[in-house]
Amino acid sequence: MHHINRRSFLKTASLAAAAPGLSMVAGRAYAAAEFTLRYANNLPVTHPMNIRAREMAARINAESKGRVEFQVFPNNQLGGDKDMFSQLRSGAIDFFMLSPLILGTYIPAAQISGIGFAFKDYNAVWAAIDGELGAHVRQLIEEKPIFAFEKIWNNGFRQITTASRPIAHVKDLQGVKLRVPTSPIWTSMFKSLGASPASVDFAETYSALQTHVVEGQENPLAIIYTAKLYEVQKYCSMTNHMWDGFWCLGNKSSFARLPPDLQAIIRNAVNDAGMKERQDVDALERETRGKLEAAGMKFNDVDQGEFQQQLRTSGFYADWQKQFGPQAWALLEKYAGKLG
Ligand code: X2X
Repeated sequence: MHHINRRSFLKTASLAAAAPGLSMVAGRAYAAAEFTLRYANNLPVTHPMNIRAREMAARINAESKGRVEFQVFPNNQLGGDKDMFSQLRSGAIDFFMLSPLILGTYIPAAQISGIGFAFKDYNAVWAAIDGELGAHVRQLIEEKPIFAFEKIWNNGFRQITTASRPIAHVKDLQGVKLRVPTSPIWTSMFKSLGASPASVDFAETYSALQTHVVEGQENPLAIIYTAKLYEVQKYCSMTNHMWDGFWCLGNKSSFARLPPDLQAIIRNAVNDAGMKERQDVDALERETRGKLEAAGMKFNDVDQGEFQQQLRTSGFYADWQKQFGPQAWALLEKYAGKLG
């Protein structure tokens, strides 16, 4: 967070003769922002996350009556996830959207919602993540210099795409070089399924696919579409192998510097935008398969049971049950049903 710096002070001061205490933006007078806040994410500007983020920023700026200037940096403008996450922790970025699974590189127990085939639909997801499972994870995050707003945003149910041949059965994944986000559970899951997972930040994913450094990747349809991954991938296998979201994380000490009224404005705007974005992504997932087919992608459905069975027999569930511990696992199964 940046308080009024020397340059903006001077700019304001030079306008003071015309309009004391005000600066001019596009011909309109605004009080100079007291707090400039930086919010960053890894998704394209056309993804619902960024459409809602722009709305959210405008709302915060308006409700704060110009005291806050809420800046949105989409599409890895400030670096890949690893860089942005370290900037969040240092306070160079105030807010950052991160998958609970990638957060697992820092807080291993935060990945629990990413267990394969845990949630059968969105009702189960929101019950868990707005309920005790999400509360458990947010509490773990709060032990660090960061925090998560109450309402997680939606990434979606993930599907596998490949360049040269479709994935119809588990055997088709054997040895396939598959890009996964950097996260212990992602690597573990795709090793258990027999693939050869490679951790690559989303910022480098399109080019890794384009140059055939990897054969495939997995992401929700809303991302395959808005990040134009269909340009460099041919097949899409509807595995729905896990649900993924984005915590809107904040830097605790920069948030604590804001007065309570501004904190409340931001909290409400972030949570409301997140709730709308959940629905947007759900709707986009339902209408995007046809668009991707029109763009030349070939789709196939799979028997999810076959993939889940492979996770059972490979010991994936048993291993992670041990790592998360009986209490957290019981919370997961409360919403997911018996796993493993
Ligand atoms: O990196 C990915 O694949 C993405 C965009 O889905 C996440 O941020 C987890």
